[in-house]
Amino acid sequence: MIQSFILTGFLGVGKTTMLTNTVKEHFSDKKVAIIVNEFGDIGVDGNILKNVHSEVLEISEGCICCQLAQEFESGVIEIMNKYNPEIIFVETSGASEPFPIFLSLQNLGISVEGVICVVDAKNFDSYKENSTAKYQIGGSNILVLNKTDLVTEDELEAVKKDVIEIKEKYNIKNTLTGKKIFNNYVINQAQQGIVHKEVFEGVYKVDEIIGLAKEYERLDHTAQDSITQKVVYLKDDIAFSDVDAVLKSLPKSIYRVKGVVKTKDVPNPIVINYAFGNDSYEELENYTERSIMIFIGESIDDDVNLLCEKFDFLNLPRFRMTK
Ligand SMILES: Nc1nc2c(ncn2[C@@H]2O[C@H](COP(=O)(O)OP(=O)(O)OP(=O)(O)O)[C@@H](O)[C@H]2O)c(=O)[nH]1
Ligand SMILES: [Mg+2]
Repeated sequence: MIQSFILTGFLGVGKTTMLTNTVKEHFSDKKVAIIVNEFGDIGVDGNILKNVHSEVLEISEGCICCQLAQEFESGVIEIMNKYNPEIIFVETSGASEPFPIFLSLQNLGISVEGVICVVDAKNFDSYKENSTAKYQIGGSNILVLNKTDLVTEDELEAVKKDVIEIKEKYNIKNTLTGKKIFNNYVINQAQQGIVHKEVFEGVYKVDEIIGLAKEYERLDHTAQDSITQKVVYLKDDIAFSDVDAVLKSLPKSIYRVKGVVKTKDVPNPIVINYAFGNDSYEELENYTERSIMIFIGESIDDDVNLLCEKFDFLNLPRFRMTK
């Protein structure tokens, strides 16, 4: 039977980083396939992951836990037929909930070994009130407190306490039996998503679930959430400092930015990764598309328009009017 893990966790917490830095190392003897669903229309994570893993399937432009459930299931079947993997990792978008994906995998006869929720220890206070973030914790059985390099021990303890409280309150239950779906859960710590192999082993395997979990009758949470994204194209040949200037001018509403940008100072295109005030950059070979930045946050339309007015190298996509 094929095994699988689901990686969930809010926007920018370090899911792709975990897949890049840890998974290959621990499963080098297995045929690993990765399915990644991104909140943005353009797959930045897919590009990063393809540098490390050979079999990566991107499902973009929507959320696999609601609008794209069908696409997700066909994607899994496609990857099984083509590649015959022994183990599948699914990175859900930071704005989706893990439980419907769990059910889809189970319906396809795939054993779910664990649902890993990555938590951003540094920025947890900024997003912990978001309802999707709470259901991500409630719907997981392996919790990993990441970005521990950015917090003190006391801060980490405070996050752990909050996470346990949310887990207890939002722990998902079976609608038929009323029992908790995950009897056990563990909390681990990580830096750059690096965890021991034991995190992927042990008692986590979840028995087949019959009946829906409570609260999960409500599908298509994206219709209720105010998290939105906006794609912007950049003029060619900007300076690296221009990118930096944009990231330094972001209003609070925009807490996540991803993109791939060509600059005149660096030979290869650069992957931009910004989450809650922290940024990182990485060169990416083999990217031939236009330079893009994806802004993600709460009700950000006006703020992105203002940024485009301020920086003339940022261009909103132009739509052709059709009658
Ligand atoms: N300092 C620090 N930065 C980290 C750590 N883990 C990840 N990051 C950074 O956090 C940013 C987001 O990481 P990703 O792995 O792309 O996060 P994600 O959860 O996949 O993001 P989405 O798919 O957009 O939801 C990147 O800039 C990473 O380099 C960590 O442990 N410490
Ligand atoms: Mg990611």
